[in-house]
Amino acid sequence: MFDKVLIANRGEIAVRIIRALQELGVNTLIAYSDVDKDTLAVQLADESVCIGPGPALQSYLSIPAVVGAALTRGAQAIHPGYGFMAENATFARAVADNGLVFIGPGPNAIELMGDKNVARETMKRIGVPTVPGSEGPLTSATEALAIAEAVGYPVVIKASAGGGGRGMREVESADAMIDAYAAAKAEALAAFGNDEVYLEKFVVRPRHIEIQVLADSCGNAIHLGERDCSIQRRHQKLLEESPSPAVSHELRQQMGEAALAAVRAVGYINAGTVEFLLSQDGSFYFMEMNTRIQVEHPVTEFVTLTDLVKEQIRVAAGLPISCLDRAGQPPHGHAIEFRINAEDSEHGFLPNPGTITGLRLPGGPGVRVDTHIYAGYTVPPTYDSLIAKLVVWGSDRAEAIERGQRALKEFTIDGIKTTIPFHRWVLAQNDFITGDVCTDFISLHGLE
Ligand code: MV4
Repeated sequence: MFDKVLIANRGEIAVRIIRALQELGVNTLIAYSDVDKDTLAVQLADESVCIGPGPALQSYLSIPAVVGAALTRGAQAIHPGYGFMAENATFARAVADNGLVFIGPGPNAIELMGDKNVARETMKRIGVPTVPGSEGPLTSATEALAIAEAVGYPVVIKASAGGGGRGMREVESADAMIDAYAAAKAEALAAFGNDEVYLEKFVVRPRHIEIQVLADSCGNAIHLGERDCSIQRRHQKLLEESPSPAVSHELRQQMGEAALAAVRAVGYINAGTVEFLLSQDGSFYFMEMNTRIQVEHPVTEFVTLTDLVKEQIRVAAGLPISCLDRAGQPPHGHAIEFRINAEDSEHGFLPNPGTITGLRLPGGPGVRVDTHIYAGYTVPPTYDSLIAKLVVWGSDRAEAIERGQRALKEFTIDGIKTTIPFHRWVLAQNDFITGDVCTDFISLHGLE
């Protein structure tokens, strides 16, 4: 096991990683920006090192600042968390080139999955279902028209360098294709410096189902079931649950096998997530693979009785997965995560940074809160607005919902607007209670 690990992140995930390292008996070194000097992660870590000013490009996104801090302070490994440089192959390579361990997959797997068209073609080649569409990148609007005609409208044009919903354009009919093709390419070039695009049939009102995978360097690879992340707004997830009300034991096995085929195809090691669209007719299609620990990992931890962050650290240290016995087991009860953002959910989910003047955290049976906030903490405007994750567990979905309702009633954050009222509203909706959700839940309820 490592002696010291640098945490190249902030907020709740930095705290989560520190906790995992402390349980493993590893010394923690938190890298922080000027803006974050008074944060909980700095208080909880054994050591801290300032890596630059607030703007992320000069601190959390600076390869020399982060790698330099690990080297000068004698850390052997770097945990990137999520966001920032977690899926940056150049960073992963720089870490390795400096004799350090990147707690994540190898740079080649990151790169392969980072190009969404290459990832899709790789999955097609190994027999994982993908949405019908183009063979590789589109070369002209004429080609786009021909493929759309063959698969049927509506279709979607996606940027190869996009992902997570960035660089997507829906096309309803042939009339709109010429303009949409040009606009998609121009947008992709402006956003990613790469104008390569591909085309898929548009799956109407799907669910977002993702499979958690875990692989070690000893040849073991397992899946830990699914998360249903269908409740999103503008590609930002708001609430996630496991198991999905739409996934049977049989479908879970099929999607799990497809996810493991992806893992084997790219020689993936570490925790990862394979995203699928689940259509209303029950067919599923590969979308993307996320090569990081995800925000919503705690719901899987609850229903699989695992600690995914400790598993990540163990496998990065060359040790085997310690929860191999979880493979193929049905989920243990039901878990739901509510993302608490410093946003005004009554006014377009606009960011609402500021000072937290009062705080009452929920507790009791089946309640977990992952957060870095405390009474008196000032949420800066500089970074992502996620300030807490409320995760509840119940023996079944009905009990998880009841616990969620109870915990959201207990939870108060004074001084700033948060998404707590939004989640209370979700738990009162009949279609959520019956499990009848899709990626259009928010817009169908007029909240977009
Ligand atoms: C799609 C789709 C419908 N058909 N692809 C958005 C995020 C990225 N991972 C893929 N996304 C979508 N791809 C086809 N062929 C609909 C979406 C989509 C979506 C997917 C998951 C969760 C929320 C979403 C919201 C809007 C669109």
